[in-house]
Amino acid sequence: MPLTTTISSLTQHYLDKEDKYGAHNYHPLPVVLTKGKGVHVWDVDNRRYFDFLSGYSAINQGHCHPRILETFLEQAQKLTLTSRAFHNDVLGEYEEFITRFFGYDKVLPMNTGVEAVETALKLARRWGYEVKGVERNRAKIIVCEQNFHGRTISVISFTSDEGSSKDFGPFTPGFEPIPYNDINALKIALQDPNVIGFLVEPIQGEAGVVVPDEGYLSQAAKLCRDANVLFIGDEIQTGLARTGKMLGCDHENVRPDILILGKALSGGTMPVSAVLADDEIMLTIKPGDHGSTYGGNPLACKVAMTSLQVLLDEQMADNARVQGAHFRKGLVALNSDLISIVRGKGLFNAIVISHPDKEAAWNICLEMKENGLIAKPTHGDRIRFAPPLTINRDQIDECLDIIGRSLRHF
Ligand code: IF1
Repeated sequence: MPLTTTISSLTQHYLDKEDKYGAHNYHPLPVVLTKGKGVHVWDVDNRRYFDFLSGYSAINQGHCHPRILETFLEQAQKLTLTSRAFHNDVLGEYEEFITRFFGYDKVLPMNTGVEAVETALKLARRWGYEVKGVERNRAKIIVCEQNFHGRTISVISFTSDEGSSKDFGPFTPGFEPIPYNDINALKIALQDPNVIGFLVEPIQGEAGVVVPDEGYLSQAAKLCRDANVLFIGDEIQTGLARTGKMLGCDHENVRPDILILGKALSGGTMPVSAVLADDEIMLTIKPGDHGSTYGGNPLACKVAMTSLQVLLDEQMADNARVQGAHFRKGLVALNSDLISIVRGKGLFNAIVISHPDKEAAWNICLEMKENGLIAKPTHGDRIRFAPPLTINRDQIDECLDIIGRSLRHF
C-alpha cells in the first residue's frame, strides 16, 4: 500500500545529489537531516523528529551532547593525531581509564567496530597458537547464524546474510556457524580441540533485536571456560548502557575474555572502538604485529573518556531499563494486529510486523516519519526502535502515540 510521503524540493535536491554522485550502498528513508540535539533531529525543512535509530546505537548519549562536544572542541585545537610512532599525553590516561572502567588488564584502541572485531579475531587466533597450543593455521572460531559483526571480507566470511556476502568471495576460512541461543549446538561445536574462540552478540541487532533465553550467555561462558575457549563478546551495539546495563553481558554477570566496544564509545562524534582483554591474551601481540593510523589518537581518547563518564553521571543504563520497560509495555498496549512480536531489553527494542505487503514495515516507517519519528526496518518485516538513552517518560509516551497513530493510519 504505497503511502504518500511529502518530499520537499529542497529535500529532493539533496537526494538527487547523493543519487548522482554517491555509491548506492544504502537505501535510506527519504529524509535529509541537518541538525541534532538530544533525542531530536531536524530536517532541511526544519521539521523535527524523534531519532529512534540513534546512528545504530552510536548516539546513546544523545545528539551533540554538550560535555562530549566540549571535550572534542578543546582537544581538536590542541593535538588530534600523533600516530603510534610517538607517544602522547592522552593515550596512557585513556588506557588506564577504560581498563579500570571495564576491569581488564589492557586495551587495544581501534576506530570502527569491524576493525575491533578483526582485532579480536587476530588476538584469539594468536592466543590459540601461542597459549592454547592449537596447530598452526588450524584455529577455529565458532560464530552464530544471523550474526552481524561488520562488513570486511573476513567478517562477512561468516555471515548468514546473503546480501552481505553474495559475490564478495572467496572467503576467509576458520569459522563455524551454529544456531544462536542454542546451548546444545555450542556444546557439540566445542568438542573440536581446534576451537579457540566463540564470537557472540549478547543480543543480535541486525537480526532484529533477538534476545536469547535467560541463562544462554552464562551457560555459553561456562562451556567456553571448561573447553579453554575464549568467549568473545561483541558489545558494539549492545554495550554502553543500551540494554539497561553497562554491557549486555552484565545481565548474566558474564565477563567476556575479549570485550569489543564501538559506536557510542564516542557519543556519535567520530569512529572510536576498543578491544579489552587480560595480559595472557593481549600480550601475544608484539610491537609491529597490529595497528592502525588513527587507532588511539588523542582526540578519540579524550572523547571516549567523556562519552563513558557521561553514561555514568547521567545514569543512562538505569534510564534505558526504566524507559525501555515502559516503552515495550506501551507497544503491547497498542494492541495492533500489525505487531506480531514486541522484543528487546532496555532501550534496544524492535517490533515484527505481520502484514501480507512485504513493504509494510517500510511504509509504516514512512508514516511515522510524517508523524515526527524516524526509524528504519531491518530484514524487511522488523522495525528497530533505539532512541538516545536520555529520552524521558513524557517523550516515550509521545512516541508511543506517534507509533500508534501511524499503525492505525496504515
Ligand atoms: C551497516 C546494526 C548492522 C554491529 C555489531 C560490529 C559492527 C556493527 C554488533 C560493525 C555495526 C551497524 C553497521 C551498519 C548498520 C548497523 C547494523 F545492527 F547496528 F543495525 F548492520 F547490523 N558489531 N552495525 O552492529 O561496526 O564497522 O559499522 O563500526 O553496516 O549498515 P562498524
